[in-house]
Amino acid sequence: MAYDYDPENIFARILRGEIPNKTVLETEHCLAFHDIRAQAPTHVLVIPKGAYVNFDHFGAEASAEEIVDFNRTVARIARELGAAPGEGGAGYRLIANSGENAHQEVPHMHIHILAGRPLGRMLV
Ligand code: D5M
Repeated sequence: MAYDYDPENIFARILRGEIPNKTVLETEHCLAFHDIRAQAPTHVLVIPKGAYVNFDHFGAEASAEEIVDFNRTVARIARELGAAPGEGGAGYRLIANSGENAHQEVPHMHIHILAGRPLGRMLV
């Protein structure tokens, strides 16, 4: 996998504790925190602690344990924030911008969890 991970990207600096964040949950393999440019009442970012550039990199190279921890953490946060449809919540949207056409800004794999209002139909 031809990815060059930039250890100075902002999420790497958050993981090293060099930049503050509003943590929602930390597990062995990932960290979740509030997005500083919230686009919905709930806007949380979940990132793996490992050095993965994007979803493609993570999906190809992360261990099964990291991937399971990541997926369970995303689902757990949505549930704990009251957004899980299976628990009476009104639902949520997950977005993983990966690469330039998706306008990925921060080159460390992350998933946005958006909830708390109707999000509209997603056409693109
Ligand atoms: O989105 C990257 C997201 O990262 C964007 O919604 C802003 C957010 N961001 C940038 N810097 C910070 C800090 N320091 N704390 C919290 N959130 C941050 P992308 O999917 O790469 O376009």
